[in-house]
Amino acid sequence: MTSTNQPPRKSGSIEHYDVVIIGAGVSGMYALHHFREMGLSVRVYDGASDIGGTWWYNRYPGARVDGPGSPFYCYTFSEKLMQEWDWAETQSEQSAVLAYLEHVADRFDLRRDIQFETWVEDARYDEAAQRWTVETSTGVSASAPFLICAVGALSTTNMPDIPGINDFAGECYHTGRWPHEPVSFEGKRVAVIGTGSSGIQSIPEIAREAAHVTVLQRTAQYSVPAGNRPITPEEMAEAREDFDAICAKMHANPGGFPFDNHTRMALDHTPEERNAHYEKLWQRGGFKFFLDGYNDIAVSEEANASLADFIRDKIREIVHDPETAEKLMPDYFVMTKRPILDDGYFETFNRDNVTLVDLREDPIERFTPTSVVTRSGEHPIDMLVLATGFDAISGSMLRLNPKGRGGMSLEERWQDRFHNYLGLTIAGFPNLFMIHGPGSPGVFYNMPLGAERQLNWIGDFMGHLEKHGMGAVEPTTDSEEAWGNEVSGIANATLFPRTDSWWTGANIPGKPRYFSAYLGGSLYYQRIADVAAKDYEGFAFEQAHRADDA
Ligand code: NA7
Repeated sequence: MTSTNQPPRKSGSIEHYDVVIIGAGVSGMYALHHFREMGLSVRVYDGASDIGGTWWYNRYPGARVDGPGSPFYCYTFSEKLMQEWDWAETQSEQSAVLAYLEHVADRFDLRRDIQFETWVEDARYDEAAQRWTVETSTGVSASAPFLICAVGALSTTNMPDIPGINDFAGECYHTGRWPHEPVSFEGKRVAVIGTGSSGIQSIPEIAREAAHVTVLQRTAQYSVPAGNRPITPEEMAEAREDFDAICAKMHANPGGFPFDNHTRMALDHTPEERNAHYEKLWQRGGFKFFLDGYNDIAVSEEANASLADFIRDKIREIVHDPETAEKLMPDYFVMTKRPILDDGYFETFNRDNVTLVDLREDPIERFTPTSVVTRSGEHPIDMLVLATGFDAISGSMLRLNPKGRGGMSLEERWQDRFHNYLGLTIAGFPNLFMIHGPGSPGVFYNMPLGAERQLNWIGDFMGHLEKHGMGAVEPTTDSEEAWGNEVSGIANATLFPRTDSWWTGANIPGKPRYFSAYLGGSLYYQRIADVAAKDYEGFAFEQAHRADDA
């Protein structure tokens, strides 16, 4: 392998590295740092003009961390970094997360190895050279034995295909591609399609400023108060006090946060006890509403109904107009779509400048240059906000569509299912590694920590390959099949696969429909460690054809 801090070697117009990384978001940034620390030469490409990935793009009004949140939605690879960064709020705003990532990029001098505003348009494996070659939108080509796809689980936007939408002449923004210039809603009639996290975070903000907001809802959602509040200096001090103990607790927790595990089951409690518990959690708010609830919510229909009823009652209490409240009643198993945190979402429907359209009864028929037309009539609008989400988890890998052995495209390989082993590797695509891809815990785990843990494992694997003179590695199709069965087995023991969601691919027409994330939480990291301990069981190895300085 070549050594770091050297100018890239070129042959023809191709630059040569040890590792090419696609994506400069949370995962790609750590990948760069980690492989550089290993002494490898690394190049990162990203289509955006700066670091941050999802946090660079999703700057819509109200965008915040809506998971368990700060101060533990962060990297853990550097104790100093954890010690020196102050988080202001429990649910950090997008700008605060981006400021943190910018600090990381500065502190570890990441940008010097990242080429921005550069899309990787083609990635192809050369079997003879045992290297990947990438072609980019700027004309630069690069080759490396290892390709790391840190392309994001939530980055390929889902643009709805609705008749006339391209004829709409007003302003139109997707929440996942929000402009960097300020967007004014003042005096405007705004329609928002989508009531997932992005819609539910942005609608109250838009309604405060706009003349009128029409919310176009396909699925009514469970959402609970975000309970955002300042982080006290004492809490920050506590989080820093014993770095090793905090990290150990994060590693042991199923979701990667330093929280205590509990064994409460809803069905062991009376309805009164359950409601008292839910009420306490509701008053506190935050993602812990779900984590500190009961462990059988996601597996027992009866337990699930107890929580669903509690939230539905809350919606009826908050929303004054009973007809609107009924349209807002969710009817799926709670928690089987991404749980949502809000700041005054249901209250927003008490404003007289907000109208709710239930698309199940009153579907969109078309757009005109100045309006959206639903079955019941025309809604004149000046602006359209598409909070319609993403082709999640597998979408960005398919958009990249790498070509593996024999020129086979990932699109062909993944026609019926997102075949993979350990959520990291794909048969026929040697030396390619996915971060947060299908088959991994991905969005079900603290994502910065998950990226670190996957990338540390990959780094060790690369060291193993070099030590043993191996030039290429890929999983066997048998190990892919066994892994797929394991992932599905865990999911099928829960209620998750029974609901249409972006977790099951149901939001994208034509996408294979099954629950593709590994739901075993931190058990996953034990599984991949066990595979490593057994000399990378399940992989097929190929001797290096020749020295790496090809
Ligand atoms: P989501 O959670 O996928 O939400 C998208 C929303 O858009 C959801 O309500 C969809 O309804 C709706 N949608 C999508 N396509 C259409 C069409 N064609 N017509 C009407 N409504 C549509 O994306 P978010 O950006 O909110 O959140 C993604 C993640 O980002 C989130 O979980 C956080 O982790 C951060 P549906 O429910 O599919 O019926």
